[in-house]
Amino acid sequence: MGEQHQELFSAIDMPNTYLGLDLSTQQLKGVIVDENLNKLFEASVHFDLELQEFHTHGGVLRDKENPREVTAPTVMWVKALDVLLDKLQVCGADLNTVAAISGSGQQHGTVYWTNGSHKTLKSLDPSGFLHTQLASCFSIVNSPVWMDSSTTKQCKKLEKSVGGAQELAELTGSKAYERFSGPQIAKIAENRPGAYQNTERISLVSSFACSLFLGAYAPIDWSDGSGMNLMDIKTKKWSEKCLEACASDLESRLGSTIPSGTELGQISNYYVERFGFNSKCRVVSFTGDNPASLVGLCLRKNDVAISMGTSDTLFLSLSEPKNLTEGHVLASPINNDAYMVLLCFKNGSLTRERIRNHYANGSWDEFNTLLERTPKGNFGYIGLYFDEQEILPWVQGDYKFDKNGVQMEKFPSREIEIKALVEGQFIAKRAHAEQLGFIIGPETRIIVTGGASANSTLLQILSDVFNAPVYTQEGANSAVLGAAYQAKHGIMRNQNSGGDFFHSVVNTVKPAKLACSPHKDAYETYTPMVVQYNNIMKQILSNGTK
Ligand code: XUL
Repeated sequence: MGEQHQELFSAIDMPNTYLGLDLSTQQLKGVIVDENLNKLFEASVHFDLELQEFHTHGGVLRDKENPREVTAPTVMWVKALDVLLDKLQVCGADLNTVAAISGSGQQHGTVYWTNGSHKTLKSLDPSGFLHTQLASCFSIVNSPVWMDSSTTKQCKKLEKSVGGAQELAELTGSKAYERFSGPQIAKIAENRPGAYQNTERISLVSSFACSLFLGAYAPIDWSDGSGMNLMDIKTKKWSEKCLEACASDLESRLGSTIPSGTELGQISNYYVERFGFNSKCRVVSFTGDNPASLVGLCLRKNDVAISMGTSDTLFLSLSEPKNLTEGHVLASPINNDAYMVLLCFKNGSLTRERIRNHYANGSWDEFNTLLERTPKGNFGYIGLYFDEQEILPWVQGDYKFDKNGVQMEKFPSREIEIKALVEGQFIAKRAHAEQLGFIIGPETRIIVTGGASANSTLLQILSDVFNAPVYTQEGANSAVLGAAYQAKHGIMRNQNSGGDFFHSVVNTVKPAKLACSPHKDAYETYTPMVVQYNNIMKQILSNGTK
């Protein structure tokens, strides 16, 4: 701990704690850890169940006429914070001990602050709720989120403005993706010019949540900023060409970018008076949920992380930016000179739940029993299920094939159906990771996080498909833990007292635990199925979906 900080809290003889938040698709979570990064308290607010007045399903709203348009009520997120902080207090947390706060947010979503909102943010009244005071601060009431896929037109325009998809990928780390913030902002500026004109600041979900704590607009951090199609991935500055292609006067609305994990200042007085935070508590920049997970998992050189939540994501660290045709290169949240690769599969846990409900009476136990009834490779049957417009690859619908690659309407049994779903999801992850040039070698470890990481039957299949050992990190929810670690790392870095991430975090956190190892015949079973997946996908895509 830095001297300045130690003095602050030792004077009142209290241990330092760190608060991490995760504003994800379906809920807001909070965790408080101690100096050794052990979890002390955690709480969550589930949007559909606990904030029913906003009528979300899975935390989002779908436009009736255009189901590709997916948003979330911005004020719901604010109200969730009111509730979460209450809950943390009720479970016994002394918020006066929190030395620093950081957070993570679902990536790509945007928040539109109406003209003059900075004054409201700065002068919050501790006797009132946040959500009532901020209710009229959003010029776009429902924030577009990462599940949106309605901006194909804006994506095409953006790619054209820089000379093509590959050029945009080279410049920003990704070709244009419908859910990325640049195309989302472009659509708002085009379709709702009045609201855009009335917007003084655009935040990402992460910098929005951070702003609530700062009582001022928080800058966008490099790592989450890489998910916008607007930032030059090498210089970490906004690309003028991209900004111009999306909307007029965009730079002033975005503010500046900052390195991830930057200490931004003191907590707003609102939280000191209302929730008993210490007035010296620091706010460290928030980041995207995938970068935060990379922090929470303490990812090493040969590790691949797979997060299984609303979306399934796969990510790994990278020392040099790579020019990818699919997937994304983001600035690393840990090291300002490094990068990470991210692949996002939109149809994750909600699709697994749909198949479980249909074929296993809504029971994970029954689902697992059925999974174990068929051999590895499922007699060659492959199933690919995309309830929502998938990102990688761009397809939608259910696709079922037999071992000869012949498409079928229905599989012969429910155990085959379930195994086809699980193997199909994991085979797709391996296929796309290998397309990036990733080579599974003897040193490879798969580190799993997210809700599904508690299911050992799923983990064994994952281990077999990748032919690599699977590890889990204690605490399963790596994004919120990563946020808490970032809070500690952020202030240590600022005080120059062990700025190295390995010193402040990795050496403190318990190492990941081996969950399972691949079976001997796994490689021979699944390698041909990856080839089969690639062929099937070529066939589906050539039948024309995009
Ligand atoms: C990543 C992505 C999702 C969201 C989910 O690119 O779109 O993983 O971050 O919260």
